[in-house]
Order: sequence, then structure tokens, then C-alpha cells
Amino acid sequence: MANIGNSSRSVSPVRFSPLLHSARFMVTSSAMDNLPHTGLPEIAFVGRSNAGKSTAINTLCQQRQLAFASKTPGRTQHINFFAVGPKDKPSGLLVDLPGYGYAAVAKTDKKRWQLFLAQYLAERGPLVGLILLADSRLGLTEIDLSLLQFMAPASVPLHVLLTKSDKLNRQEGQRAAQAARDQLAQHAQAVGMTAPISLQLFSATKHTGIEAASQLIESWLAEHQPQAAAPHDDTPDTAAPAEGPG
Ligand SMILES: Nc1nc2c(ncn2[C@@H]2O[C@H](COP(=O)(O)OP(=O)(O)O)[C@@H](O)[C@H]2O)c(=O)[nH]1
Ligand SMILES: [Mg+2]
Repeated sequence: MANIGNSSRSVSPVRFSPLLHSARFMVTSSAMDNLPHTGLPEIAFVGRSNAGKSTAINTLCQQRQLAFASKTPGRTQHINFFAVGPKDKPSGLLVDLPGYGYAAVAKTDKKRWQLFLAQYLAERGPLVGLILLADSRLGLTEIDLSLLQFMAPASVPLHVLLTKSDKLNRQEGQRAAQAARDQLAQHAQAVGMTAPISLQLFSATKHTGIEAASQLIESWLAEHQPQAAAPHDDTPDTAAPAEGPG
């Protein structure tokens, strides 16, 4: 399993992603049947309420209020879409999925959102990567791990951000990361998930792991850009490239 950005104690300034910085709100959906159809690859952020999802999205995008970071967890029951890339030619979408597993949410609501997540992860064609956020002090819970099962048929890569790592010392952080890696490996095998899984520590306050996470998100989107149409060749033969193969 990849070991991305596990020790970001560098003193050099964090390089934020200009692509992610370009994120702007596009649309809100409330159900599976009214998700936008743009043809753009999308990356979804998911996690238990209060895991630090909104804060992570805002930090990765260097925007204060792109995703609303609420002190009252469990309130955002909508799916927010953000576009990234040039205004006239966006190259991808970030999707802020509703948080799950918050005790104060009615049982029926919980069920409804679990069903939605299961369906979204299994059937959402444009989904090219999932970012799962989990509080590094709590680790992965049963409901986090159950996502792997929903994802297995779709073969979408998963990247886990263990958030709020500023709350742990170095050794605790390493231990938390190792424990989560072991859990993921075990669970992936059990449900037959073969897509890549990676994990890193992340802190919005200390800016830990920003670069690794940004780079991975960028690479997922880059891999899924629609193929440019073959350029119309009106170059004269004499202007053929000087270098041949080999
Ligand atoms: N110490 C610390 N607190 C964080 C960090 N990220 C989020 N939080 C806090 O965790 C709480 C939940 O964050 P939020 O982004 O709203 O979680 P969400 O429900 O998953 O969207 C808030 O009080 C945040 O200030 C972090 O990196 N470090
Ligand atoms: Mg939130």
C-alpha cells in the first residue's frame, strides 16, 4: 500500500495546488437521480460527520468557506459539487458527500444516506477516486470500512486522510497510520476490492500532507481527461518532426 506523505515535518512552505485553488461551487443535489451530468471526472470526499471533511476541502482548495465547516455535525444532507480548472473548460469536479454516522440523525435518515452512498459509490460512472476522511484519534470505524464493499465492483481507488494529526505526536501518528493500513488491507481482501488503496496523515491546522493529497487528486483527474481529438494534420511533410523513434 502506498505510503504517501507520512512524515511532513518540513519547514519549506507548503505548495498548494493551483488547480484545487480554482474550485468554485457548481451545484447542489439532494438525491442520486438529480446528480449533474457534465462528462467530467469527479472525486468525492466522504467521512463520518465531524471527521474534518469540510475543513480538509477548504484547506486543500485554500478557500475559507468553499465547503461549509459546521460546528453542528450532521446538518449538511446535500451533495455539493465544485468545479476545478479553467472557467470555460473545467477539468473535474470535487464532490462533498454528506457525512454519515452521526448519532443525532434519525435512524431512518441514516439508512437513507447509507443506501445513497452505497448506490453512489457503486454506480456513479464519473467517479474516479474517493477520499475518505477519518479522525486520526478515532481511526477507521465499521461504517468507514463498509465503504470498501460498496466500492469493490466499481474499481475506484481509495485514499484515506487521517485527519487532525496535529492532535497526535509523531509516534502516535505512525501507529494510527499503521493500524488503519492493516485494517484496510484486511478488509479489502475480504470484500475483493482490488483498486489501489493509499493512506496518509493530514492536518488542516499544521498543513500536514497537503501536497501529497493535492498531487494525488490532480493525478486522478489528469488520468481521466477526455482524450483530445487527434490534431488535424495540415503540416507539410517537410516539416515532420526531426526526431524519429528510437
Ligand atoms: N485540531 C484540528 N481540528 C480540526 C482539523 N480539521 C478539522 N478540525 C475540527 O474538527 C471539527 C469538525 O470539522 P469539519 O470540517 O466541520 O468536519 P466535517 O463534519 O467532517 O465536515 C471542527 O471543529 C474543526 O475545526 C485539524 O486538522 N486539526
Ligand atoms: Mg462538513
